[in-house]
Amino acid sequence: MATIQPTHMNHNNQSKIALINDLTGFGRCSVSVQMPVISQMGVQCCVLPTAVLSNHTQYSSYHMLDLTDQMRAHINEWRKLKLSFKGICTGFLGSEEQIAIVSDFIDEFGSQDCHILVDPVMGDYGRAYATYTPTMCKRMVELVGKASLITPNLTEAYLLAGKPYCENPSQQQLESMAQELCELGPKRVVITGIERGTQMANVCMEQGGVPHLVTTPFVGGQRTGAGDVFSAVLSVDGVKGVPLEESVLKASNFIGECVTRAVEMDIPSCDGLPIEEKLCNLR
Ligand code: PXL
Repeated sequence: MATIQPTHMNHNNQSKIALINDLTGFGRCSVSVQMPVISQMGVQCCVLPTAVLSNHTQYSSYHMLDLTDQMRAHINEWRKLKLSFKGICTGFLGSEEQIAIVSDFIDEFGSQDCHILVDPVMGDYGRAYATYTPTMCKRMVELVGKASLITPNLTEAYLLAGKPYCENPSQQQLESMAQELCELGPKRVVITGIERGTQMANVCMEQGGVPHLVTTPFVGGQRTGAGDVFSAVLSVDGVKGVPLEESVLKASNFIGECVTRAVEMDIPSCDGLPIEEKLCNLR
């Protein structure tokens, strides 16, 4: 068969999102949940994997193959194919080098009309992940400056702002935090998954606007991969130009539906969200 001549074809007639995250075989997080969400919502998903894991790191044992030294070669092939992306969505980055690769990728592929979502996966429950060094924190602060939208959880919001963690911030504190994060450069900020009694709150802020709290009923506990599902929905909606608060409400309600189903099915929280049961409702 004749060799395909990539330079003679246009591969950009359909909207594409470049998804930069790990591929975890079991535990429903990162690419394993984001790719089906992005596809279901009607956008082509192109994966740049950062690592391959047997299962995620919350289990007591896992196998991981780091792909840092493969990423630039992978990107080079995309360059040869002249791919362009309507969206870039980034997740867990395991080293300074991976942050640098993603930063260069955004500089090259993040055109004016490209929606760049940076999920600054850095920590949880008030603490930075063990792998997260202070220098990585600094590099992440620089990376979020290049984003159209960032989706930190409360822990990550405090890490980015360089402030000590507070478990129960007031609405006023949350709103000024969102404002501070906007000043780091991203056009929009959503501080995600804040438990407030019977409600789950997200603080939304757009540059030049005022912060808004978007709340949905809080069903069940926190689940692995919920943040990844959330960022995938917001990434597609960002590409489509859906208003931020509508998109946050959609993502939160979808996660709520999946959590309810997980409880019905008695699925351990570390096994993530049974998105397969509810994906057909997502658009
Ligand atoms: O969604 C969070 C996540 C993503 N990727 C890996 C993880 C986790 C959470 O533990 O271990 C490999």
